[in-house]
Amino acid sequence: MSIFNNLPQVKYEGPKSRNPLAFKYYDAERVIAGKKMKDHLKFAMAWWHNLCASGTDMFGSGTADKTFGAEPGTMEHAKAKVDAGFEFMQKLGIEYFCFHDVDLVPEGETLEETNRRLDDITDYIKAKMAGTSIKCLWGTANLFSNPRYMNGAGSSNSLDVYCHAAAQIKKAIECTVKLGGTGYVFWGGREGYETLLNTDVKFEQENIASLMHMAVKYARSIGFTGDFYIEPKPKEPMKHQYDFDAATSIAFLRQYGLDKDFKLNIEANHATLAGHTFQHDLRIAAINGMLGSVDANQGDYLLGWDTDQFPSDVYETTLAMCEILKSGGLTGGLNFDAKNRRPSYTHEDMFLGFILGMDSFALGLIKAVELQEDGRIDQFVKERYASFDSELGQKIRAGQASLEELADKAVKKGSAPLPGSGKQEYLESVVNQVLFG
Ligand code: XUL
Ligand code: CO
Repeated sequence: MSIFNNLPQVKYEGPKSRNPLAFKYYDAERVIAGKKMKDHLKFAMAWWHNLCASGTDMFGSGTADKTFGAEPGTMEHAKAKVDAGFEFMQKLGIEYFCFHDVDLVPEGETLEETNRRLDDITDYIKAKMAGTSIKCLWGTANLFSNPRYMNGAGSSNSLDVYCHAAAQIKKAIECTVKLGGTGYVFWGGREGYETLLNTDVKFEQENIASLMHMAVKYARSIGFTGDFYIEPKPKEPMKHQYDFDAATSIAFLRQYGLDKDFKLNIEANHATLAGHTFQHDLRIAAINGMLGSVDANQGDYLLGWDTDQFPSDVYETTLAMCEILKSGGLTGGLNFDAKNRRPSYTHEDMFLGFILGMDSFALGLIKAVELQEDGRIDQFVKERYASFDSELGQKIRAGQASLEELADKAVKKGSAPLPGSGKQEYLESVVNQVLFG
């Protein structure tokens, strides 16, 4: 039975098309910079936003109908969501999905009951996957919604809550492995604090690290060969979250010896909440060899929270794709951790949201490749540091120079000339020319 029977298979029609249900830029099979577009842009559907969220906010109930013909809270509904999700992905040509344990099934009274339901639904999903090209990108455990996690999971003050989190992680890893997922995410939704007056930060961070070590050990023991990811976010729901941004998360992973098994899942709207650009956090992850996957969305610069909008800003997607291309591409993918605005409540809007996001990243990819081929920006950056090509510069780069040597040179020179112009305005005009010329 079709759920989206009034909605078509979405095809590429090119930039001149006026068909709202067609791609203008995303042409899955087109080869660009040596790879098919669909391999540069491994798009994923987030189960939670697309199949679960109905637009509830703190001022009102949901506007979108996500029942898909079944009673919410039942296993029939869990299966209807699978049916809807697969039809949706197939109609849009999306080959990956991401999930939290509780997105898949309603939680039971006991862990045993929830786990039994997870066994059933993953059997059902696995059967659906057979014969399609749809795969699991990553899985995770929701360790933030249930009241038991009010003080966090790995950072909880309660040993019972900590163990419950361990049980959920264990099962979510098993489900991820069963579905062939290539990644496992830790988003520290409530791993942080509301006030330092009641918080032992060192104790909590050590406990989070121990939980991650146990997760890695268990996952490897059952054959998981993929990457673990931390997904940084500075705040919301907590006032302060420990995985503040890429730099903080990398320092944590290195401090606790987790950096061999973990990379980062960088989310655009989380980077901007941390006071960075999306490009910044991608760059910091990439130069540290830690750029694994991306939660593709965008925030609203006038709002101080995570609005999880579908990406539409091609300037941003272009700069993001520049970083991703430079880093050699993602081992993970581009997961649309994005939701329709509350007034965009129809099934057609679900399609239009993904078309916008996929086209925005496809155009970003096309423009990033054009910027690379244009070469002026890369050339400018290279020349900007050209003074270090000298013999002394090379000695400094190799870590073989001494402070005395540099001081001698400076004294002989008398005064340092001004460094070359940064030429920001020129570089911005090059970006505009490539984008709109
Ligand atoms: C919340 C968020 C999560 C993670 C997975 O801001 O981004 O949905 O992506 O737990
Ligand atoms: Co996310």
